[in-house]
Amino acid sequence: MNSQHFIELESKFGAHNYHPLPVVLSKGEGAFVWDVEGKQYFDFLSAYSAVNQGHCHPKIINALIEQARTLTLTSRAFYNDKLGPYEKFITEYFGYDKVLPMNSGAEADETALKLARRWGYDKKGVAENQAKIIVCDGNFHGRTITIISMSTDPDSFKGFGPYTPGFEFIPYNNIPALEKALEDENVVGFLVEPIQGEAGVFVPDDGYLKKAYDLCKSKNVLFIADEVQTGIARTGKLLACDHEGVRPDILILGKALSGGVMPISAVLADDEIMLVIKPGEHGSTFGGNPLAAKVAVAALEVVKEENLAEKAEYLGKIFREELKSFNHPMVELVRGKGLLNAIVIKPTNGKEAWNVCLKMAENGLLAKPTHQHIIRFAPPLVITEEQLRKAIQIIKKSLNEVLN
Ligand code: IF1
Repeated sequence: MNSQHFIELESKFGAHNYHPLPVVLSKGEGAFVWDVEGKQYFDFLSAYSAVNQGHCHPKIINALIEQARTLTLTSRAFYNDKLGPYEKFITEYFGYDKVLPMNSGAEADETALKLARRWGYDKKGVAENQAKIIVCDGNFHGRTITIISMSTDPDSFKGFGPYTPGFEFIPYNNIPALEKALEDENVVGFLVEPIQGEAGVFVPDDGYLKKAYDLCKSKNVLFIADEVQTGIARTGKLLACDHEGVRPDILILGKALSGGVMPISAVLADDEIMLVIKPGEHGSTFGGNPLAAKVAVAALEVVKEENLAEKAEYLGKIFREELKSFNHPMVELVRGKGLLNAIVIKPTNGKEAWNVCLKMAENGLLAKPTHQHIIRFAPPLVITEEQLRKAIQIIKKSLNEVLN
């Protein structure tokens, strides 16, 4: 069975909500994936940073298999012997009193929004149904109705109304705008990505997060960080907020919390916030299941054991330096932190980011354009320096070839 066969199956029987690169993958290991024809590629997307620990990491897969043979799901109607140890582990790991386990990133974001609203009513004294949450233009937090109600991207929200009220929009990376929005006493939270992923790996100015955090504190507003994509070593620190010494009041994690093995997300906060939600007021069938608990512990252990944050920091500098000094006419800008990077492509001779990605795929490296002219580069953090340098050669070669 060749690639075309599988592409046709998806086209015929699957909803058309994606437009993938025409590559059909069937195997992964570390920083590499293979297609059904057996061709090997560097994976420079890492499933949108879910596979930070590398494809099929043996320690994580062993945890998965062992637990899958023992107990997978009990629901939260009963206790299980893996959840408590996981909760102790992850709260100590990130330094919070409590965790609320969910599955997808979107669910964790929804959980954070509910927590902030309830905290606003119970602790801050906001009048019923008046709570507001400040969000940023260009954000990406997922696909639910409420989350798209906070989106400024028409592809995300258009045609899916009516929308959830209660959000105030401000420009990203703009402290005066935040200061002004915070004047409203009904504001309970400020939800922000430390680096905007979908917006094209948009890195805010140094000091932005710290100033935003301090402003929130001065107005008794919760600073809520969506680290679903930036968290868990991707940007060169355990959390992207660590770059500025900011400890979010509510921390949202997903993706790499499982090393890409299954959907695992989490919301972390201290008692003062987390305990406003009472039994029966929030949850999910799969959240906190023993299989996820075992997998998440293994995935987080790998991050520390293999010094993935330090590796991302070190390798990210090499990546950006190499592509900046390459001075290619199609590369308008190189930006990012750690191993979350992007290049802005200047369309040349009718060739765009999509053409560059097709050429890179041909040459053995997978990456995906975002917003037509931006290519995100986010390899698994287990990539070695030697492998990274090979990958950089493929990127350079592809940029040259696409113009010929
Ligand atoms: C898709 C982007 C990445 C996220 C942040 C929450 C979620 C995401 C900061 C929701 C999800 C994804 C989902 C994926 C594409 C993708 C993405 F290009 F859209 F922006 F990663 F860069 N917060 N990001 O980035 O998590 O519910 O998906 O588990 O195909 O939609 P989820």
